[in-house]
Amino acid sequence: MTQPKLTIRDVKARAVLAPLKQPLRTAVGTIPAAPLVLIDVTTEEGSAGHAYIFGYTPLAMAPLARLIDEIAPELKGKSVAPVERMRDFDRRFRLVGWQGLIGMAVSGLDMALWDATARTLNQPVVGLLGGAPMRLPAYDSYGMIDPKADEKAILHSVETGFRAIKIKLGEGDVEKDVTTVAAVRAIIGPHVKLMVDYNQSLDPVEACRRIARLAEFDLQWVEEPVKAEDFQGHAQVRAAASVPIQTGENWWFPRDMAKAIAAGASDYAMLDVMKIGGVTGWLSAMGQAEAASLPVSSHLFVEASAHLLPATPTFHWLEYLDVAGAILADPYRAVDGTVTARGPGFGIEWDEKAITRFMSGGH
Ligand code: SMN
Ligand code: MG
Repeated sequence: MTQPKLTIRDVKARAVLAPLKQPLRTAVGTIPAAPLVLIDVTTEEGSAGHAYIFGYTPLAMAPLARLIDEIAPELKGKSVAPVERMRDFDRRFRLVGWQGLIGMAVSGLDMALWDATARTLNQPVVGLLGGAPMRLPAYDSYGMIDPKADEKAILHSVETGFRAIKIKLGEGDVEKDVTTVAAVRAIIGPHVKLMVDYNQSLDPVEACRRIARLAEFDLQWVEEPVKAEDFQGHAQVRAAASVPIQTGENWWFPRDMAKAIAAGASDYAMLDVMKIGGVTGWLSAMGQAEAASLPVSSHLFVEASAHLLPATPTFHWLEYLDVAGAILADPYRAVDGTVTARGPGFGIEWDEKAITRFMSGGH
């Protein structure tokens, strides 16, 4: 399959605050709606590429859209070739560094360029990567839950086929964590897997203490127990824990992953396609994961992750947490606890009426 000759004509960014089914509560803050920036690339040959990035806070939306607007003129007339453009981005942002908003914008552009390439060939992105759409095991990802108020929803997840559930912990003391996990384990039974996510809210000593108290509940993993950039702290917790440690959603580009692996920070790798460097960054990261025998799960970005995981040698779990469904014409759905990629491209089409409704700040 040869790379089609494609030339970038224009790049557009739109900030959209998309409703979520329910606010996403974490130990370190709540996300009431999804602060998205939609990216549309058009080419001289008449094709187009679409992607979105997740800003985490509405404060980031306008700056991200503006960043993409500022980068766009430098892309016009260049070839769509994502790997070449990533090489340019590496040099262009070498001095400023690409941790943060610049990296998020770069990754979003990378995703849109891969989408344009795949669409031109009428292929799913996974096909360009040498893989094929497959029914990927997905876990239903919750925020902080109230076992009583959320019992019905959790049971519905299991009844509709999810074989794994993730909840967030860390908002209260260890007793609250133990009570919550015991209640959820009772709801889902012994055969559905249970993951917990502390969202960086503990210090290493407290994390070791809490994980020891949760050991009886047969957890699949404990995620980001300490600050994401504290690789030594993660390694310290991992050495003491009887439960696998998961981290990686906040690894900035493949080089950050290499540092985490060198520190022995994690038993698993959770790649976030926006922070790891788009599709191009993911390809580099998945090679590192294979070499280090790290099972790879995805973070957010259900659609792109459904294309990347089948091409990932050590693929593990897909996180099913739909942040963009409200502005997609046909959101990805989990079927019997699995998610399958579709094309062309990432298989996403905007719902323009919904976007108009939720557009933010006229951007
Ligand atoms: C998470 C954090 C912030 C926004 C969305 C999701 C969480 C996860 O860490 O792993 O789902
Ligand atoms: Mg997480």
